[in-house]
Amino acid sequence: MADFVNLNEAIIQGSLQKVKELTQGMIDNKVDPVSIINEGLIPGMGVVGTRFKAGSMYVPEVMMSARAMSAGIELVKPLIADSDMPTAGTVVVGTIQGDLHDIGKNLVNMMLESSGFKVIDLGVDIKPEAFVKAVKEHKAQIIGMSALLTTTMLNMKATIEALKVEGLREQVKVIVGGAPVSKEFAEQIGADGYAPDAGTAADLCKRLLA
Ligand code: B12
Repeated sequence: MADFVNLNEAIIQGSLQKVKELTQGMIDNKVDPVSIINEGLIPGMGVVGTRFKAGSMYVPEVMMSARAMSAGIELVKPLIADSDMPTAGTVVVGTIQGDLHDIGKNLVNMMLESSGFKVIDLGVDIKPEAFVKAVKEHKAQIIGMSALLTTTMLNMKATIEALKVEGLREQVKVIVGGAPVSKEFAEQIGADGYAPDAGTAADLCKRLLA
């Protein structure tokens, strides 16, 4: 029986070295690679998300856990055929046009990836047309937009309008977040959802695609 509990714990502790050792040990012992991800890596990150939401874990710790988890995934990935790689859906994520803040967005990406989503990270200062292009190219089910500046947050609305013009609005869910964004603002601009933090963002995506 593989020691998934220890691997979960190593993720929670953010111990990159330990995650690598335990993951490699399981690979050497021929443990099913998909189980290593689903039972060893993802549940540990799930605990991290819950603790982050509750305020008992902080940004640097979450980043360490996410990095440890990515290292584990990298070891397992070559053993899994692309079609078997568990994916909960594709999410295109970016910081809106005029805004260069990306710490929160990157945390959201990490939590989404940890929850099994394929994340297409467009980066910062992303124009509405670039979001639209990425949705088409990657057949994304969700767009996540991040904004930290009150002066440019209306560019989120511009992206939603651009999706409508291209006839894509019905095919893709739009979620928004960032310090100045609220649930009310999300409703005003016609988004499908808002989340105040990265853990909740992952839950929201799961709910929207359920
Ligand atoms: C770090 C920082 C910077 C760094 C950014 C580095 C980087 N790589 O991101 C630097 C120094 C570059 C910077 C620059 C500027 N900044 Co600045 N910055 C900050 C600061 C201190 C922290 C932001 C942060 O990273 N928070 C931590 C993360 C984890 O939190 P978060 O982003 O809110 O993300 C969480 C949630 O919101 C949510 N979330 C985030 N995105 C998304 C997306 C989705 C889809 C979902 C569902 C959820 C979600 O999940 C995240 C994790 O839980 C804030 C102050 C503050 N306390 O917020 C000012 C702040 C945002 N900055 C501000 C300003 C004014 C600027 C500048 C204009 C300063 C200047 N005069 O040059 C420039 C703007 C440059 C530009 N065009 O973007 C103002 C904005 C004021 C306003 N009301 O608009 C703030 C509020 C500071 C202040 N009090 O004045 N900044």
